[in-house]
Amino acid sequence: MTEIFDDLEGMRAEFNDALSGTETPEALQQVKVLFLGKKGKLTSWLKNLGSLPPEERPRAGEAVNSLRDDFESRLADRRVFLEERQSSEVERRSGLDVTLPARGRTWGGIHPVAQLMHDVVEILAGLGFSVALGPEIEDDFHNFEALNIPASHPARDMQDTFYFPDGHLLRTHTSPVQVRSMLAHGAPLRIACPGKVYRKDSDPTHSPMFNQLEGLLVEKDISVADMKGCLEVLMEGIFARPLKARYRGSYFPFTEPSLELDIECVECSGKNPSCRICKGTGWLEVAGLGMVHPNVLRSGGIDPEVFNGFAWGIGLDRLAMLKYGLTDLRVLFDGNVPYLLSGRTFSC
Ligand code: 2U9
Repeated sequence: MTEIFDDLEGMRAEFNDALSGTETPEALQQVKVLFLGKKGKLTSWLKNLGSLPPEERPRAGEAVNSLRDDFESRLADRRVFLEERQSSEVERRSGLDVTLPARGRTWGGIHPVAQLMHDVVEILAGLGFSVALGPEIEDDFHNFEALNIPASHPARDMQDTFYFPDGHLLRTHTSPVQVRSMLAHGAPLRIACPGKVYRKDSDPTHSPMFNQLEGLLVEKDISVADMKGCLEVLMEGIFARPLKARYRGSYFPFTEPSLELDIECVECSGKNPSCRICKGTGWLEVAGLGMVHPNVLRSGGIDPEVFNGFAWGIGLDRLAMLKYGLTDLRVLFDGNVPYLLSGRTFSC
């Protein structure tokens, strides 16, 4: 009987040697076949059990079975060890560093125009303005008539305005919101009107839908100086630094006098003759503005003999491009998220 156990111990030593020499899953498979395969060493040994005297068979069988269990579990452990070693070797060779921190979640962000709209409203709130909103589908009176835009005015041209068959239209500016506010609340009034407007225009620098921020202040004894001060505080707030301003005479049917506001180029401050932003002029056109026309105040139910005021209009999309250094207007509208989020931090 002791011979049997000596034989089994000999086989264990042999198995240990063979197992520790394996370096690949394939070599491990060969060891498995050598000892546990159909014609393997331990399997043949099991078959020989029958030739032992009957009283020795149970103990010998037990010993063989326990050795087989031991072989199997040692083979499984070695397989795990070899596989792990192999995959870390692959990672090392491929330059994959599994200890690097995970890439993390991709967060959405606030659209540049929405961010700017928010910032502008915040700055204007500091000057006593509240936000007023209105419908995007308007009628002729609020979009044109009340704004001193006569029936013959080119702004009413079918080429500029989207009309519905019933005579309604998509507002071409947010000015009808100011008309509605004057009629609803009267003077004094300080309102900021952000929103989408529509014009039949589509090329690399014009979108048929764009965002405006208009403002209206109606009080007593308001001067052009008040208007300039307000717009300059607004621009300084938007670009977070004082900027030189210049005004050019202009014409709008709803204001008299009418002006256009240029600010110093935010890219080159007029120092680069080949600046791609200001085209070497040193100035950027950012707003139209003027003292509200008496006819417009009257249409809004306000007596122009008592009250006067100023109004302005800003194209927010172009301003967002200037602020965030974007070069193509269309990225603001086509949902290119990586481009929209590039290099900006958001706050709200
Ligand atoms: C009322 C009275 C006056 C709004 C004004 C402008 C000048 C103007 C343009 C800027 C760039 C439109 O987006 S843009 O193309 N706007 O130049 N808008 S004054 O004047 C008003 C509005 C409402 C009752």
